[in-house]
Amino acid sequence: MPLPKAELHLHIEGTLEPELAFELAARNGVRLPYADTEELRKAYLFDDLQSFLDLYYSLMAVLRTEEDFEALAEAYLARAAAQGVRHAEIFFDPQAHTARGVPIGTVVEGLGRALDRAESRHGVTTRLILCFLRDKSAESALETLEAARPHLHRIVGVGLDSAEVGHPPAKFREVYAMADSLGLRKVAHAGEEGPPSYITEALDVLGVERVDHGLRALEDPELVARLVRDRVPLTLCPLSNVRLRAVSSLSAHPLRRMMEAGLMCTVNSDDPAYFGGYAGDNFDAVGAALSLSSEELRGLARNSFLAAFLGEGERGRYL
Ligand code: ES4
Ligand code: ZN
Repeated sequence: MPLPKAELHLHIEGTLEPELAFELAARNGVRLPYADTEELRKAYLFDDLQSFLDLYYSLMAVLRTEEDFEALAEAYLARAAAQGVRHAEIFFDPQAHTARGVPIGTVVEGLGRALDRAESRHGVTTRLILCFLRDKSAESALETLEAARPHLHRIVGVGLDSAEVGHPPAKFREVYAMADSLGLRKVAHAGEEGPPSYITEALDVLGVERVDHGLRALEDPELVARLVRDRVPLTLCPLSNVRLRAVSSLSAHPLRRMMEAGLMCTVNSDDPAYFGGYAGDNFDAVGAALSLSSEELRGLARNSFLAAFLGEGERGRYL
Protein backbone atom coordinates (compact mmCIF):
# COMPACT_ATOMS: atom_id res chain seq x y z
CA MET A 1 0.00 0.00 0.00
CA PRO A 2 1.53 3.33 -0.99
CA LEU A 3 1.73 6.02 1.70
CA PRO A 4 -1.44 8.19 1.67
CA LYS A 5 -0.52 11.72 0.66
CA ALA A 6 -1.82 15.01 -0.74
CA GLU A 7 -0.39 16.43 -3.94
CA LEU A 8 -0.14 20.23 -3.76
CA HIS A 9 2.06 21.08 -6.75
CA LEU A 10 0.80 19.54 -9.96
CA HIS A 11 0.24 21.22 -13.32
CA ILE A 12 -2.55 19.31 -15.06
CA GLU A 13 -1.08 20.20 -18.48
CA GLY A 14 2.15 18.58 -17.27
CA THR A 15 0.40 15.22 -16.93
CA LEU A 16 -0.01 14.88 -20.72
CA GLU A 17 1.67 11.56 -21.55
CA PRO A 18 2.85 11.02 -25.17
CA GLU A 19 0.23 8.31 -25.72
CA LEU A 20 -2.66 10.61 -24.78
CA ALA A 21 -1.08 13.48 -26.76
CA PHE A 22 -1.20 11.35 -29.93
CA GLU A 23 -4.71 10.11 -29.17
CA LEU A 24 -6.04 13.66 -28.74
CA ALA A 25 -4.08 14.88 -31.79
CA ALA A 26 -5.76 12.22 -33.95
CA ARG A 27 -9.19 13.02 -32.53
CA ASN A 28 -8.78 16.75 -33.21
CA GLY A 29 -6.93 16.59 -36.52
CA VAL A 30 -3.84 18.25 -35.02
CA ARG A 31 -0.49 17.35 -36.61
CA LEU A 32 2.34 16.83 -34.11
CA PRO A 33 5.92 17.34 -35.36
CA TYR A 34 6.92 13.86 -34.05
CA ALA A 35 6.61 10.53 -35.87
CA ASP A 36 5.41 8.57 -32.84
CA THR A 37 5.30 8.43 -29.04
CA GLU A 38 8.87 7.17 -28.89
CA GLU A 39 10.18 10.17 -30.81
CA LEU A 40 8.10 12.51 -28.66
CA ARG A 41 9.40 10.86 -25.50
CA LYS A 42 12.93 11.68 -26.69
CA ALA A 43 11.95 15.35 -26.93
CA TYR A 44 11.18 15.18 -23.18
CA LEU A 45 14.86 15.88 -22.45
CA PHE A 46 15.56 19.46 -21.52
CA ASP A 47 18.35 21.52 -20.01
CA ASP A 48 16.36 24.14 -18.14
CA LEU A 49 12.95 25.59 -17.34
CA GLN A 50 12.60 27.49 -20.63
CA SER A 51 13.36 24.52 -22.90
CA PHE A 52 10.81 22.47 -20.95
CA LEU A 53 8.19 25.25 -21.13
CA ASP A 54 8.61 25.53 -24.93
CA LEU A 55 7.60 21.88 -25.38
CA TYR A 56 4.94 22.03 -22.64
CA TYR A 57 3.15 24.94 -24.37
CA SER A 58 3.50 23.53 -27.89
CA LEU A 59 1.97 20.14 -26.96
CA MET A 60 -1.11 21.85 -25.52
CA ALA A 61 -2.29 22.28 -29.12
CA VAL A 62 -3.93 18.85 -28.81
CA LEU A 63 -6.25 20.02 -25.97
CA ARG A 64 -9.33 21.57 -27.57
CA THR A 65 -12.64 20.34 -26.14
CA GLU A 66 -14.18 19.72 -22.72
CA GLU A 67 -13.77 16.00 -23.41
CA ASP A 68 -10.02 16.50 -23.92
CA PHE A 69 -9.59 18.25 -20.57
CA GLU A 70 -11.79 15.62 -18.94
CA ALA A 71 -9.61 12.82 -20.40
CA LEU A 72 -6.44 14.59 -19.23
CA ALA A 73 -7.69 14.96 -15.64
CA GLU A 74 -9.16 11.44 -15.56
CA ALA A 75 -5.82 9.90 -16.62
CA TYR A 76 -3.98 11.91 -13.94
CA LEU A 77 -6.43 10.99 -11.17
CA ALA A 78 -6.18 7.28 -11.95
CA ARG A 79 -2.37 7.36 -11.83
CA ALA A 80 -2.25 9.56 -8.74
CA ALA A 81 -4.70 7.35 -6.84
CA ALA A 82 -2.59 4.29 -7.66
CA GLN A 83 0.37 6.04 -6.00
CA GLY A 84 -1.46 6.88 -2.78
CA VAL A 85 -2.67 10.41 -3.57
CA ARG A 86 -5.87 10.99 -1.54
CA HIS A 87 -6.20 14.72 -2.16
CA ALA A 88 -4.95 16.73 -5.15
CA GLU A 89 -4.74 20.50 -5.56
CA ILE A 90 -4.41 20.90 -9.29
CA PHE A 91 -2.89 23.88 -11.13
CA PHE A 92 -4.13 24.87 -14.56
CA ASP A 93 -2.89 27.59 -16.94
CA PRO A 94 -5.94 29.25 -18.55
CA GLN A 95 -3.87 31.75 -20.57
CA ALA A 96 -2.09 28.92 -22.37
CA HIS A 97 -5.49 27.86 -23.70
CA THR A 98 -7.32 31.17 -24.19
CA ALA A 99 -4.32 32.35 -26.26
CA ARG A 100 -5.12 29.45 -28.66
CA GLY A 101 -8.81 30.29 -28.82
CA VAL A 102 -9.98 27.74 -26.23
CA PRO A 103 -12.36 29.47 -23.79
CA ILE A 104 -11.64 29.26 -20.07
CA GLY A 105 -15.08 27.68 -19.56
CA THR A 106 -14.07 24.72 -21.75
CA VAL A 107 -10.97 24.21 -19.61
CA VAL A 108 -12.61 24.54 -16.18
CA GLU A 109 -15.80 22.65 -16.99
CA GLY A 110 -13.88 19.90 -18.81
CA LEU A 111 -11.52 19.38 -15.88
CA GLY A 112 -14.53 19.66 -13.56
CA ARG A 113 -16.25 16.67 -15.19
CA ALA A 114 -13.40 14.40 -14.11
CA LEU A 115 -12.95 16.09 -10.70
CA ASP A 116 -16.66 15.76 -9.89
CA ARG A 117 -16.42 11.96 -9.90
CA ALA A 118 -12.86 11.69 -8.56
CA GLU A 119 -13.91 10.93 -5.01
CA SER A 120 -16.37 8.17 -5.91
CA ARG A 121 -14.25 6.68 -8.71
CA HIS A 122 -10.73 7.09 -7.32
CA GLY A 123 -11.09 8.04 -3.64
CA VAL A 124 -9.37 11.37 -4.34
CA THR A 125 -10.70 14.76 -3.20
CA THR A 126 -9.66 17.67 -5.38
CA ARG A 127 -9.28 21.43 -5.68
CA LEU A 128 -8.43 23.62 -8.69
CA ILE A 129 -5.87 26.45 -8.55
CA LEU A 130 -5.85 28.96 -11.41
CA CYS A 131 -2.29 29.98 -12.32
CA PHE A 132 -1.28 33.20 -14.01
CA LEU A 133 1.58 33.00 -16.51
CA ARG A 134 4.18 35.38 -15.09
CA ASP A 135 5.83 35.97 -18.48
CA LYS A 136 2.57 37.52 -19.68
CA SER A 137 1.42 40.98 -18.58
CA ALA A 138 -0.28 41.97 -15.33
CA GLU A 139 -3.24 43.15 -17.45
CA SER A 140 -3.57 39.71 -19.01
CA ALA A 141 -3.66 38.20 -15.51
CA LEU A 142 -6.43 40.61 -14.48
CA GLU A 143 -8.43 39.75 -17.63
CA THR A 144 -7.98 36.07 -16.84
CA LEU A 145 -9.33 36.43 -13.31
CA GLU A 146 -12.24 38.43 -14.70
CA ALA A 147 -12.98 35.70 -17.28
CA ALA A 148 -12.85 33.10 -14.49
CA ARG A 149 -15.57 34.84 -12.44
CA PRO A 150 -18.44 32.57 -13.64
CA HIS A 151 -16.38 29.50 -12.65
CA LEU A 152 -15.08 30.56 -9.23
CA HIS A 153 -17.24 27.99 -7.43
CA ARG A 154 -14.83 25.42 -8.90
CA ILE A 155 -11.62 27.29 -8.00
CA VAL A 156 -10.03 27.42 -4.54
CA GLY A 157 -7.15 29.77 -5.25
CA VAL A 158 -4.62 31.40 -7.54
CA GLY A 159 -0.99 30.64 -8.34
CA LEU A 160 1.83 32.04 -10.44
CA ASP A 161 3.95 29.96 -12.80
CA SER A 162 5.98 29.86 -16.05
CA ALA A 163 9.35 31.59 -16.66
CA GLU A 164 10.39 33.05 -13.30
CA VAL A 165 13.55 35.12 -13.78
CA GLY A 166 12.77 38.70 -14.83
CA HIS A 167 9.13 38.39 -13.71
CA PRO A 168 9.14 39.14 -9.97
CA PRO A 169 6.03 38.55 -7.86
CA ALA A 170 5.37 42.29 -7.34
CA LYS A 171 4.31 42.52 -11.01
CA PHE A 172 1.12 40.72 -9.91
CA ARG A 173 0.29 42.77 -6.78
CA GLU A 174 -3.03 43.99 -8.14
CA VAL A 175 -4.42 40.67 -9.37
CA TYR A 176 -3.51 38.96 -6.08
CA ALA A 177 -5.29 41.73 -4.14
CA MET A 178 -8.32 41.15 -6.36
CA ALA A 179 -8.12 37.38 -5.83
CA ASP A 180 -7.93 37.94 -2.08
CA SER A 181 -11.03 40.15 -2.16
CA LEU A 182 -12.85 37.33 -3.99
CA GLY A 183 -12.01 34.94 -1.13
CA LEU A 184 -9.43 32.94 -3.10
CA ARG A 185 -6.38 31.30 -1.49
CA LYS A 186 -2.94 32.37 -2.72
CA VAL A 187 0.21 30.48 -3.69
CA ALA A 188 3.06 31.28 -6.10
CA HIS A 189 6.10 29.62 -7.62
CA ALA A 190 9.15 31.33 -6.17
CA GLY A 191 12.79 30.43 -5.75
CA GLU A 192 12.83 27.67 -8.38
CA GLU A 193 15.23 29.49 -10.71
CA GLY A 194 14.63 32.95 -9.24
CA PRO A 195 16.48 34.45 -6.25
CA PRO A 196 15.39 34.17 -2.59
CA SER A 197 14.20 37.81 -2.76
CA TYR A 198 11.34 36.56 -4.99
CA ILE A 199 10.20 34.31 -2.12
CA THR A 200 10.24 37.23 0.32
CA GLU A 201 8.34 39.35 -2.21
CA ALA A 202 5.72 36.64 -2.78
CA LEU A 203 5.09 36.57 0.99
CA ASP A 204 5.16 40.34 1.56
CA VAL A 205 3.55 41.70 -1.60
CA LEU A 206 1.27 38.86 -2.76
CA GLY A 207 0.46 37.44 0.68
CA VAL A 208 0.99 33.83 -0.41
CA GLU A 209 0.16 31.06 2.08
CA ARG A 210 2.39 28.42 0.48
CA VAL A 211 5.50 28.72 -1.67
CA ASP A 212 5.81 26.47 -4.73
CA HIS A 213 9.40 25.15 -4.89
CA GLY A 214 11.11 27.67 -2.58
CA LEU A 215 14.31 25.75 -3.23
CA ARG A 216 16.59 28.79 -3.12
CA ALA A 217 15.31 29.92 0.31
CA LEU A 218 18.39 28.19 1.76
CA GLU A 219 20.58 30.99 0.37
CA ASP A 220 18.98 33.47 2.82
CA PRO A 221 19.19 32.48 6.52
CA GLU A 222 16.82 35.25 7.60
CA LEU A 223 14.22 34.04 5.12
CA VAL A 224 14.66 30.45 6.35
CA ALA A 225 14.08 31.62 9.94
CA ARG A 226 10.91 33.40 8.86
CA LEU A 227 9.57 30.41 6.89
CA VAL A 228 10.27 28.14 9.88
CA ARG A 229 8.69 30.54 12.39
CA ASP A 230 5.55 31.04 10.30
CA ARG A 231 5.40 27.37 9.25
CA VAL A 232 5.04 28.38 5.59
CA PRO A 233 4.67 25.18 3.55
CA LEU A 234 7.05 24.62 0.62
CA THR A 235 5.90 22.38 -2.23
CA LEU A 236 9.11 20.73 -3.39
CA CYS A 237 9.37 18.68 -6.57
CA PRO A 238 12.58 16.60 -6.48
CA LEU A 239 12.41 14.87 -9.89
CA SER A 240 11.51 18.20 -11.54
CA ASN A 241 14.53 19.88 -9.93
CA VAL A 242 16.86 17.23 -11.34
CA ARG A 243 15.35 17.27 -14.85
CA LEU A 244 15.43 21.08 -15.04
CA ARG A 245 18.90 21.15 -13.47
CA ALA A 246 17.96 23.24 -10.46
CA VAL A 247 19.94 20.56 -8.57
CA SER A 248 22.74 18.42 -10.04
CA SER A 249 21.37 15.05 -8.85
CA LEU A 250 18.77 13.59 -6.53
CA SER A 251 21.40 12.81 -3.91
CA ALA A 252 22.41 16.51 -3.98
CA HIS A 253 18.80 17.59 -3.38
CA PRO A 254 18.51 19.94 -0.37
CA LEU A 255 15.28 18.31 0.93
CA ARG A 256 16.97 16.71 3.95
CA ARG A 257 18.80 19.93 4.82
CA MET A 258 15.53 21.83 4.52
CA MET A 259 13.75 19.35 6.81
CA GLU A 260 16.60 19.57 9.32
CA ALA A 261 16.36 23.38 9.22
CA GLY A 262 12.75 22.98 10.42
CA LEU A 263 11.08 24.02 7.15
CA MET A 264 7.64 22.61 6.44
CA CYS A 265 8.43 20.55 3.35
CA THR A 266 6.10 18.61 1.08
CA VAL A 267 6.99 16.35 -1.88
CA ASN A 268 5.13 16.71 -5.18
CA SER A 269 5.45 15.88 -8.86
CA ASP A 270 5.11 19.22 -10.76
CA ASP A 271 4.82 17.92 -14.37
CA PRO A 272 4.95 14.14 -13.94
CA ALA A 273 4.63 13.17 -17.62
CA TYR A 274 7.73 15.23 -18.39
CA PHE A 275 9.88 14.76 -15.30
CA GLY A 276 9.84 11.00 -14.87
CA GLY A 277 7.32 10.34 -12.17
CA TYR A 278 4.13 10.91 -10.23
CA ALA A 279 3.81 11.74 -6.51
CA GLY A 280 4.69 8.27 -5.23
CA ASP A 281 7.65 8.07 -7.61
CA ASN A 282 8.96 11.35 -6.17
CA PHE A 283 8.63 10.03 -2.61
CA ASP A 284 10.35 6.76 -3.55
CA ALA A 285 13.18 8.37 -5.52
CA VAL A 286 14.08 11.15 -3.11
CA GLY A 287 13.57 8.84 -0.12
CA ALA A 288 16.08 6.36 -1.56
CA ALA A 289 18.58 9.02 -2.68
CA LEU A 290 18.60 10.77 0.71
CA SER A 291 18.05 7.62 2.85
CA LEU A 292 14.92 9.07 4.42
CA SER A 293 13.45 6.84 7.15
CA SER A 294 9.84 5.65 6.97
CA GLU A 295 9.12 8.05 9.83
CA GLU A 296 10.57 10.96 7.83
CA LEU A 297 8.51 9.95 4.79
CA ARG A 298 5.36 9.76 6.94
CA GLY A 299 6.17 13.25 8.26
CA LEU A 300 6.36 14.61 4.70
CA ALA A 301 3.01 13.00 3.86
CA ARG A 302 1.48 14.42 7.06
CA ASN A 303 2.77 17.89 6.10
CA SER A 304 0.97 17.58 2.76
CA PHE A 305 -2.40 17.21 4.51
CA LEU A 306 -1.59 19.99 7.02
CA ALA A 307 -0.67 22.35 4.16
CA ALA A 308 -3.70 21.46 1.99
CA PHE A 309 -6.61 23.85 1.49
CA LEU A 310 -8.99 21.49 3.30
CA GLY A 311 -11.66 22.47 5.80
CA GLU A 312 -10.77 21.50 9.35
CA GLY A 313 -13.49 18.82 9.40
CA GLU A 314 -12.19 17.34 6.17
CA ARG A 315 -8.55 17.44 7.27
CA GLY A 316 -9.37 15.12 10.16
CA ARG A 317 -10.17 12.34 7.67
CA TYR A 318 -6.55 12.28 6.57
CA LEU A 319 -4.54 12.84 9.75
C1 ES4 B 1 6.30 24.63 -14.40
CL1 ES4 B 1 8.38 23.31 -13.31
C2 ES4 B 1 7.48 24.73 -13.67
N1 ES4 B 1 7.95 25.91 -13.30
C3 ES4 B 1 7.27 27.01 -13.65
N2 ES4 B 1 6.13 26.98 -14.34
C4 ES4 B 1 5.65 25.79 -14.71
N3 ES4 B 1 4.55 25.46 -15.40
C5 ES4 B 1 4.53 24.15 -15.53
N4 ES4 B 1 5.59 23.62 -14.92
ZN1 ZN C 1 5.42 23.98 -10.91
